Amino acid sequence: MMKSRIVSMLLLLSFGVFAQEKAPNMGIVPAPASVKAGRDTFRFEPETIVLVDSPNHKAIKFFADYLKKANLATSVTDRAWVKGKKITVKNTVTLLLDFKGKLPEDGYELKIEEHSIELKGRGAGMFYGIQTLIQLMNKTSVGYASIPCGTIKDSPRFPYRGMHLDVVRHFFDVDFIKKYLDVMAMYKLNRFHWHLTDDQGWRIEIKKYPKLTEVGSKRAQTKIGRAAGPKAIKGLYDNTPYGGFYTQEQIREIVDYANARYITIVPEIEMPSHSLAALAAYPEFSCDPNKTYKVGETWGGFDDVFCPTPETFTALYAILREVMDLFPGEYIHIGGDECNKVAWKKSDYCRQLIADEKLNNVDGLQSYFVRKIEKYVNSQGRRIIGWDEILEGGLAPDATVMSWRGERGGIAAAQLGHDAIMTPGSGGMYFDHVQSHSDQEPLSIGGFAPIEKTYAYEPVPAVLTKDQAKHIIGVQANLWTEYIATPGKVEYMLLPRMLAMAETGWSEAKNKDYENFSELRLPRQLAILDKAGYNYRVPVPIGAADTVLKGDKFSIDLKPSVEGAKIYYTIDGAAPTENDLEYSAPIELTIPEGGAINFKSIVVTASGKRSISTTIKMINKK
Ligand code: TNX
Repeated sequence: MMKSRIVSMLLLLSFGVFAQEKAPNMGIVPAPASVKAGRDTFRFEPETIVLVDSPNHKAIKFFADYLKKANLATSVTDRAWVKGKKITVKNTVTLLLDFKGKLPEDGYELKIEEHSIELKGRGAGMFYGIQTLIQLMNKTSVGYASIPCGTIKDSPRFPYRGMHLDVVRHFFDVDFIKKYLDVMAMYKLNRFHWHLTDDQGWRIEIKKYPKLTEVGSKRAQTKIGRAAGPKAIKGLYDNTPYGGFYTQEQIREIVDYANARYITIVPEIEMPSHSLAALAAYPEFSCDPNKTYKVGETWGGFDDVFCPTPETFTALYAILREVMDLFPGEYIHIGGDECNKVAWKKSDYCRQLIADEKLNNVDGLQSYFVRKIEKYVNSQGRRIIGWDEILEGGLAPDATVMSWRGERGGIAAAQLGHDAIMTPGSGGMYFDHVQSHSDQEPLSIGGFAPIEKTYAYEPVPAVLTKDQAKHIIGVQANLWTEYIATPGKVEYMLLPRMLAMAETGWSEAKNKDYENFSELRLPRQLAILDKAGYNYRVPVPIGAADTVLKGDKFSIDLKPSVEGAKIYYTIDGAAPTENDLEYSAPIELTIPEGGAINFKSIVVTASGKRSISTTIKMINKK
C-alpha cells in the first residue's frame, strides 16, 4: 500500500496526536510567550460584570466599544464605584492597569478561570491582552460567549511590527483604511506604513502646495495587463481618468483611529525619486522645468526626479512640516528608493553642485539630498526612515533603514550602528507577490511569496553580533498595488500572510512552528476573518497539495483550512464546485492497473469563499 507523506501525516492529525503533542496556543495568533490551557470555560453572560480601574483609558474604551458592538455587555464598571458594595454577580472580568509588579514592555498577563477573568497590562500591553481575550471569545448567542480557561503571559519580541500599504498606484478610501487598521490591530501590529506619494499620484492634501493634489492626484489613464516580463501587453491602457486623495481632515481622522488601536502611522513622502506626480504639479522642482510632466500612467521607474535646488528643499521642508503636523509619530519615511539619477547626470546644476560640495558623483548627491532632509526633520524633533538605497554614497547620521532588496541593507545599517527594519522581498515580505504558482491566482506583479515562506522568515541575520542585532527593531510586509485595484484584492493579498508576518514580529523564534500555526491555529483565525467580512485567500485543504503519487492504493485524509468550512472534490479532473462530492471522511482508493485519476479538491467557507483547487494525481502504472 502506497501512501503519501502528507496522507499519513494527516492521519495522525485526525486522531489528535499532534494536537496533544504540540501546545496549540489556545488558537491564538501570534503565538503568546507562554500559554497554559485549563479545562473549564468562562461563560460571558448578560449579567457578567466588567470591572476596570481606569474607565477612561483608551484600551478600556476600545474594549467597552467592542463589547457593545458584539452585543455582549453594555458597559464597563469602575472598580471604585463597586468598592464596599456587595456584588452578587457570579462571573466577573477585571481589567487592571494599575497594579504592583513588573511586566515586560508592552506585555500583559491574562488569567481565565471558570468564574473570573483577570487581565493586567499597562498601556499597549492592556490593549494586546484585550485582543487576545477577543480572539478567545466564542460568541454563542446574543449576550453570551464562552472563553476557554487558561493562563497567558505575553509580550512582543520586536518593538516595530509594521504593515505597509501603497495607496498611490491604486487609491483606497477612509473606510477601507480603517478596516485595514482593524485587522492589523487584531494581530498586534503597531506600525502602519502609509505610502502616500509616488509617480502615479500624490494622495495627501498639502495646504501650501494645492496643486500637488489638484494636479498630482489625478492620472489620465492606467496601464492594464502586465507592464513587464514575458506576458507583458505593451501599450494597453484603460482610457479612464483615475484619482483620489485624503484631505487633512480625513488624515486626522485616520490618525486618531489608528491611535485608538495603538498603531502609529509612518507616512511616506517619496524623494528624490518616485516624484513624477509632484513634478507634474510643480515642474519648477525638476531639473528641467521647461519640460511638461504628466502623472505616471504605467508602472516601473521614471527618470524625472526632484532636483536638489534650494527652491526644491524649501518646498520639501514646508511639505514635511505639514506632514509632521498631521502625523505625531517619531518617524517620517522619506522614500529614497530607486533613484536612477538620469536627470541629475544630465543637469549642469547638479554637476556644479557635486563639484562645489565635493560629492564625487551622483551617489554622493543622493546622500547629500537625504542628509539635508534628515537635518531638517531632526530639527523638528523627528527622525527619518528610508529604503535601503539611502546607504548609497553614505548614510545620513540618524537614519533608520528599511531593508527591502534582501537583507544586505539592514545588515549594513546595523553594522554601522543604525536601526533597521527588515522587509525583504526575498523573505516573503512582498505581499504583491503571488501566493502560489497556480494559474487560478489573480494577476500580480510576479515574485513568489507563499505563506510558508513568509512564516519562515527570521528577521535577525545570523552574521550580526549580539550588539548589532539590537538594531534590528522589527519587521514589516509591504503591499504595493500596481496590480491591486480593489479592496477585495488587497485583502486577498494581505490575508492570511499578514498573520504569518505578525507572528514573526511578535513571537519568539522558539515559539514559532509552521504546522502548529497553519494547521492548529490558522483555521480558527480564518473563521473569525470570515465572519468579520474579510476577503482572505482561502488556503487549499490541509493535506492536499499539487502532487503526483505512484501506486495502487491510496488513502486521502484532508481537513478544511478554515474552521466550519467544507471540502468538495472531483476525481475526473474537473474543477470542483459545491455541486460535486462533499468530503466528510478519509477516502480509500484502489486504482486499477494502468489507470490514473486526478483528485481535485477545494475548500468552501461558511460565507461562500472558495480556495483554488489542488490536484493529487494518483497513477498506477509501471
Ligand atoms: C519596488 S520596494 C518599489 C516599489 C514597487 C515595488 C513592486 C520599493 C522601495 N520600491 O515602488 O511598487 O517594487 O514590488
